Amino acid sequence: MATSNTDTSNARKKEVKKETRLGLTYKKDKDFGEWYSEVCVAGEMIEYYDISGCYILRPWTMAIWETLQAFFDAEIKKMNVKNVYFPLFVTENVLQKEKDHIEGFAPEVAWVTKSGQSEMEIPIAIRPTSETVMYPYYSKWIRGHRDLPLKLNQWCNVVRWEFSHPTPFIRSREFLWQEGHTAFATQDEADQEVLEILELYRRIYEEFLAIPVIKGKKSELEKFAGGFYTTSVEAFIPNTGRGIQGATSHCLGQNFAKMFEINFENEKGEKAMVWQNSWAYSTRTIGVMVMVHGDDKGLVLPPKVASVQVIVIPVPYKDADTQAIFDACRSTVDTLCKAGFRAEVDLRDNYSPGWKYSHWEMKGVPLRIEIGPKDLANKQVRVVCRDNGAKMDIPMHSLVEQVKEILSNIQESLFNAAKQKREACVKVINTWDEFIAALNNKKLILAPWCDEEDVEKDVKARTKGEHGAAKTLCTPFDQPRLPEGTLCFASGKPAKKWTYWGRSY
Ligand code: 87F
Repeated sequence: MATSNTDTSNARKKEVKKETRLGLTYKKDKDFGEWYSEVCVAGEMIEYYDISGCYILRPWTMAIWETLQAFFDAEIKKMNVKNVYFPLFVTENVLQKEKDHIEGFAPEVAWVTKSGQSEMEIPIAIRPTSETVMYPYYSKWIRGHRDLPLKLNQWCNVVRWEFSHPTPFIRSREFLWQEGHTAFATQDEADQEVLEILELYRRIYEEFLAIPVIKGKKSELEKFAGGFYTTSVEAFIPNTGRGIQGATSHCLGQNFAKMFEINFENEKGEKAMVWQNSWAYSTRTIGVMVMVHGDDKGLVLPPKVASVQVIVIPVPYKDADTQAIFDACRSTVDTLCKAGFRAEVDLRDNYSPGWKYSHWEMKGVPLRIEIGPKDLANKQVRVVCRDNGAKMDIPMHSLVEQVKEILSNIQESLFNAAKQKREACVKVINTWDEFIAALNNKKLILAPWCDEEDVEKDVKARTKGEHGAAKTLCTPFDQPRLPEGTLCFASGKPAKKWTYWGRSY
């Protein structure tokens, strides 16, 4: 088949582009789904694997995960939570103990049925979550009130064999998380811990990932079925108009204590059941960060979690003293690292400065420092901010102070920009027609609701379509005033509360 000259030259152009990995093919506002996958791979966070729904987490990802982990781990240790590690496998017998609520989850459980060529005598499941793995031992370890509270946490992987569309970080068949499982003598202590943990989750999103979240309570339909009540932090993705559950902190009540006979002798010498909580956040946090902050040039990493906060790039012109420029770059990095920043220099001689700019923009490094002959002569460096492209020349002698200030400004302005975008999507509604209009406009809907399960089911049924049904995201703890006589937008009955609704991940 004949190809025209322009066709061949276009194809060649594309190939070069691919080879050098410069630039994204997709635009965030136009093809969000494709943009997201592309940015995860091109930013070197994720590599696709040959099993659908499983992804390789590259160093650029793991460094972020470790930062979040270091924060959370230290905080829960202050709360006297201890780390443990329970096995990956669970027998059918034990898994079924939780059958009331496991029923709905059963299709997602992955099983090992063979070893080598022989069928296993008893197939074993891979944990989708560890209640059934852990709670038999809580029953054994808790005897008297002096054994309480028992507060354990594990950092591990879990497997849920999802059949809906897999998405890196957001919906993967294996993911990393922490799962905390605690037992108390009283409901009061359990209630208090639920909120303490939820506050840590808020801080992960808002202080580290620069993503605003809403703290609230899940509806009866959306809560963890095995529990008493569920609280969550909810984020929002403006581009798709979808809410996303960021992390959950459950009070399990005494449901599992009943099932697993987790009893203790209280101070009066009577037999009592423990009150339990469980709570988790996962690598999904990182996906939300990519979705919220990324742009058409690639990732945008908040300085607090970026594994490289400052990338230094030499800009040697033809006749310039390359060695002196390289030395200045090295010493700049040295100064920054000694001051506690995560800085690196890109001295590779097989790439141009322009190529390096694009490369580190793609990877989302918050701040770029360029050093050329003119900067050297003026004892200054050129800095460029990843988030808004702002450029400044800063004198070498005030490098540390200024970098500190700029990074902290970037952190703050990423959060403010994300919050502003989210606020622009919030729509307060009162009627069904307003609800449907807002839903079609990709809004995060705040609506007065009667809080009846059948009404939520009805809303789900009435909004079913190719984009998925609307559901409740949470009832925010921070409730606006509900004027007397306000009616539920869906049922027309008296409203009991303001609740966030929308499509969700
Ligand atoms: C999938 C398969 C089997 C979610 C599942 O949220 C069981 C489950 O129990 C399952 N997917 N869940 C709910 C998990 C509840 C709870 N577990 C501890 C948490 C926090 C950490």
